[in-house]
Amino acid sequence: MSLGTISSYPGNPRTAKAQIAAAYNGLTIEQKDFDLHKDRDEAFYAKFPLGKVPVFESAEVNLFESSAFGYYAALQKEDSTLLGTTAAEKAQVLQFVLFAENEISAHLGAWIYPLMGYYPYLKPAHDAAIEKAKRGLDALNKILLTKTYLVGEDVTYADIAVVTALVIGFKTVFDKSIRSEYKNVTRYFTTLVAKKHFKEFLGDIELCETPLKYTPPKKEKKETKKQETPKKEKKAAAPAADDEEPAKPAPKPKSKLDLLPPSKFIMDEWKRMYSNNDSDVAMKWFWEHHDPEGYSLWKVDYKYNDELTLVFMSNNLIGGFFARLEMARKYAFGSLVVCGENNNNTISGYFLIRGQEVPFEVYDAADFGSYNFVKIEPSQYEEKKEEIYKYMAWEVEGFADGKIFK
Ligand SMILES: N[C@@H](CCC(=O)N[C@@H](CS)C(=O)NCC(=O)O)C(=O)O
Repeated sequence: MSLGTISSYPGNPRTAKAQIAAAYNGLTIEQKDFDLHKDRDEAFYAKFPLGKVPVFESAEVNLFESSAFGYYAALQKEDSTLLGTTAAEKAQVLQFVLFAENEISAHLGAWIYPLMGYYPYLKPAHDAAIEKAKRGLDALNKILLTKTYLVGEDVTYADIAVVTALVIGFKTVFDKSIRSEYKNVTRYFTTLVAKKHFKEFLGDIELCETPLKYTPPKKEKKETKKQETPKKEKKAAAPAADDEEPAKPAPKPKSKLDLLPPSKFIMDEWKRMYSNNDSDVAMKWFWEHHDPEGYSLWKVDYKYNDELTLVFMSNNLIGGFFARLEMARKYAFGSLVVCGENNNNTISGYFLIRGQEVPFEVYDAADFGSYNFVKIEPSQYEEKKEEIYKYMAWEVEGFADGKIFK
């Protein structure tokens, strides 16, 4: 019998949590492929305001948080021991579900996603994530010294939660040396993933041979050198390059924008031009090289100006937005400024974006919804040129502070 439907991108181990639990209880769950880039429409947000996947839907209930619908699946059979039999065991199961989320998944994500290019790489934060993940692994290794399963003498939902949380680690960064550091965890993991229901939903797991490593993009290194003497304060803050020894390049997320016809306007060149020249020289270059087919210009206005208070806080808000636009760095350039004074200010500016639409790399940023992006059509360029210049040069009336996305 089918319990309901889970929507997610294929191969998400969080989805497997409920599927494995359901299988142990003799049930199935449908799986619907969900594309985070395309399928998060209004109807989806109406049901799942967090906007993350996987999500579960059934006639009885809609649930987000994979541990919750895994739990729902585990609850479906009266005599099932998946959730423990005594109060003590049930509490231990909950303990390991929370441990899997907070001590394993969260830290493995902060360790691995920057290596995959999904999050920005910041060395101190990355080192801290590895340390925190290892603290969890160390505890687990000790717990598993004398145990085959985490709670009682058979598989429980605790094992399902912990094993599915470990999958990404064993696939991408737990190489031989880490596996030998955490022998009990490795034995436990390989034993569990070989079991029928785990294998059915997790597939054959190939243990990591060569761990993902961070390699600073070459261009970034060069740019950092060139920008050692920025012209103005506003033009500082290129993404930090790291001196770690380069290894295998981290896989980069693919973007539809890479498939657009080539443009004569080279974004990197423009960014260097902007950083190293006065505004009149830079803007002259901009209009000479601008390619309205390959790029679009957008007026950007913060939607909630009446809620802004101190100027520095408004400027921090811009900084927060830009930090979440990391994926768009290759495809966009923008100037957002705060105009006005404390308790009476606005945020506005201009963005130049690859292609003719606001792409996923921009609209996926958490704060995107707080800004209006209005496209400037080529027929409006003449009329808007002066205003665009002022935003780029930070000569807008009432200018108080600003940030450049580059
Ligand atoms: N704790 C949540 C985490 C869900 C989660 O982080 N999902 C990611 C994909 S694995 C997502 O949807 N990210 C899109 C976003 O952050 O907007 C769960 O287990 O369901």
